[in-house]
Parts: sequence; C-alpha cells; structure tokens
Amino acid sequence: MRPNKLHELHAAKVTALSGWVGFSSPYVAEILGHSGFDAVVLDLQHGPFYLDGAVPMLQAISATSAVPIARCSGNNFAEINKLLDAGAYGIICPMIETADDARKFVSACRYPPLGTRSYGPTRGILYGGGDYFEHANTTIITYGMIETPQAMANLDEICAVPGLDGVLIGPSDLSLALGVGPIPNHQAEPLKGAIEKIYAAAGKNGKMTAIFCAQPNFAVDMKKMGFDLIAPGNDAGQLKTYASQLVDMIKKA
Ligand code: 3PY
Ligand code: MG
Repeated sequence: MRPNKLHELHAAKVTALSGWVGFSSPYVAEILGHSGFDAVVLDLQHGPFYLDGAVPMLQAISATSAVPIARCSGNNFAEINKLLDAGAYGIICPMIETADDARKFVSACRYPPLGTRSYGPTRGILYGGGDYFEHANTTIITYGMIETPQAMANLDEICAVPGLDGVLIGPSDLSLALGVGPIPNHQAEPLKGAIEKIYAAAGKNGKMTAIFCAQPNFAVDMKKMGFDLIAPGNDAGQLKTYASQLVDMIKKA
C-alpha cells in the first residue's frame, strides 16, 4: 500500500503542514496539493459539498504528493466508510466529546478485528494499491477533534482510546466553548491554557497533535510548540488574505 507520509513525518518529529479545502473544487484541491503542503484536508463539515463533490477532489489530490485527508461532517459510520473507500488516508472527526464517541469513530475507520469498517475500498484500492486491506488499519490516520466543553471535561479518557491516532484542536469552537468569541487568541487565556492542556494530554497518551490555525503567527507558534500537523487556514481565507494584500500593495505603490 502507498505509505502515509504523515506517519513518516511524525516518526521523524517534523511538523506536517496541511492545506484545507472549503471550496467545492477539484482544481483548488489540486492547486493546494501542488503548493508544498504535506496533506490536503477536504472539509465536509463546513465546506458546501458532500460525497459526490469529494471524490473528484480526492482524484485531483492523487496527482500531487499531498496526503488526502477528509473532515467528515459528523461521527457517521456510513459517511466515514464512503470517504475511506473513496481513498481518504485520514479522517478528522469533528466534535468528539466522550471516549465512547472516539471509540465509535475509530471503529468506523478500522477493519475487523480492530473495528467494524465494511470491506469495499472502491477507489482506495486504486490509490493505495492491491495490498490495501493488509495495511489499511495501520496506514489510515484517525484524528478526533477537541473543541467542546464536554471534550475538555473528558480529555484524558478520549486521549486514552486505542486506535485514535491523534487529536486535532478546533480553536474557534474551543474558544466558543471557553466563553470567548470564535476568533481565537492563542496568546491569551483561556485558549492558551486549553491548548497546552490538550497538547500535554495527547503527548502523555502517545497521540499525534494537530491544530487548525487561521492566523500565520498562530501557526508559527504552534510549530515552535511542537505540533505534529498544522493547517494554516483554509482556501477561502488564504485567497482573501493574499488578494487583499496584493490590492493594498499596488494601490499604495
Ligand atoms: C474550529 O476552529 O472550530 C475548527 O473546526 C477548525 O476548522
Ligand atoms: Mg470546529
């Protein structure tokens, strides 16, 4: 099976960077895949597309060296199975709140005897290779998102769930959970302490650490902290930021 570069970067203690696709566009997925990112995430939670839209984007990512990852819209067995069958090499599950949520999520991603994933890797076997079944359970990465008050209360139990490879912090929802607005300020409490707490709990349990950071200085600080995977914003934010800077720079010239 084609290896998962994110496992290799983690073993080498190198921070991986991921693009994040909200546009319903294979072309955008392909552009991000050719931009130097180690992975590209398709966002089925907040992006305006469903499974039919995700498949051509996974095909587009195949033409690049980026690892195809999908954030599912929820902890849904059928959707997770379809995304994996379509060739996703990792699933990010939003709003994991309890150890039971995490176990249910992991089970959907793993073939028996480790889990309950159903066999039928229609496109996964094309992208991954003929020995897909033998290696899928150890190649595919499971990230549970920590972003609610319940998740913070159950943090240690969630991080201890076997088969959960990593935790991914959603700083906007986490900030809302902590009683501050959705624009994260990682340099101030309460978010600063919450990130440190999640990072420590993940490390104690041997889990990978991942975080979405819309602001560049946020991403740089998280890299310095040692996060395994950082998504420095999404396609829409990157386009808006660059376009605004360009207009500003030329107008001032
Ligand atoms: C959050 O910040 O809540 C996220 O889910 C990132 O996309
Ligand atoms: Mg969120």
